[in-house]
Amino acid sequence: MTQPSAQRTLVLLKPDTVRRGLVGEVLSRFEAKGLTIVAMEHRTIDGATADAHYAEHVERDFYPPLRAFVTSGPLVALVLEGDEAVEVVRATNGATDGRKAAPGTIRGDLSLSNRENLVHGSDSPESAEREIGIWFPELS
Ligand code: 3AN
Repeated sequence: MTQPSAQRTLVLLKPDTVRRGLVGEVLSRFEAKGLTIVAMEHRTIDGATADAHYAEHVERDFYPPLRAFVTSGPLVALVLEGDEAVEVVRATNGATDGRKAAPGTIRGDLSLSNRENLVHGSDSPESAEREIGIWFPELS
């Protein structure tokens, strides 16, 4: 049963996760942690959706290649729910740069890149609400 304290967060298994055949591996880590999948969709996004999702980064130098990457093929978007889900997912993902992420985290174990770092997790409850509105408006 859903706990009253349960929190929701938006997670993306980015195109590198799908291309590398790691969807099952990554999903299993979230499931094993105890998080619940409340929505999940395999989808290829256009540039406008990428811009909406990464609104805070669109002016950054690293954004054009990031935009090309996230629109380069199918990804899996999901909403995970659980106690302190935002923080738990970010800890499970590991540091942004896969080369520096701690072993035991998804990025630390499976990524050697700052851009192709497999996963996205909302960085705050406010971001989660905004991002869930973009990806799964029916849940908002
Ligand atoms: P996180 O995904 O760990 O929250 P953010 O929000 O700082 O990281 O960055 C969003 C995404 O932008 C990252 N997941 C990564 O793909 C990309 N990114 C961030 N910083 C860089 C960078 N310096 N060079 C290339 N890509 C970057």
